Amino acid sequence: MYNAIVRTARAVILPAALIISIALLAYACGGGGSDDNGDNGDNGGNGDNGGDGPVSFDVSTGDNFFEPKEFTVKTGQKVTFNLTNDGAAIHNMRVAGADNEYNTDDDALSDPSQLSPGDTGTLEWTAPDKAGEIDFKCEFHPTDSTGIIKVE
Ligand SMILES: [Cu+2]
Repeated sequence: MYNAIVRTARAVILPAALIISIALLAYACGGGGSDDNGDNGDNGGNGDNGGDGPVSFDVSTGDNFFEPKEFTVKTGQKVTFNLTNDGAAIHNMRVAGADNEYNTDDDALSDPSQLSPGDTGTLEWTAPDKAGEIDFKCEFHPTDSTGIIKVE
């Protein structure tokens, strides 16, 4: 009688063990999928490298403000500002450059230097190798339409 119970138990346990083995095998395959996810993590690392590569920002020039009006970039980073004049007045963008003084040789000016309402333009600029804060402004509204680029 007891032996019969043991035999029955074995009859149940063996297939159960087989099912568990198959489940583990399937899990191992799932683990392979996780390895793929790990590769994606490496791509994330490339994304970090991209952080030091060129960066671009979409900037709206309104009446009379920049949106956004604050940017953070890395030292030595190439920066492109894609400008759209969403206002009713003429606007542009001038970056003070490494010396943070306007109308000096290291300034960067938008192309074109005057954006009519609805116009788009670009301003290409390379951040200095030294961290700091650099001003920018619209030359037509230099009091209201200003902003800051933080170089880190
Ligand atoms: Cu303006």
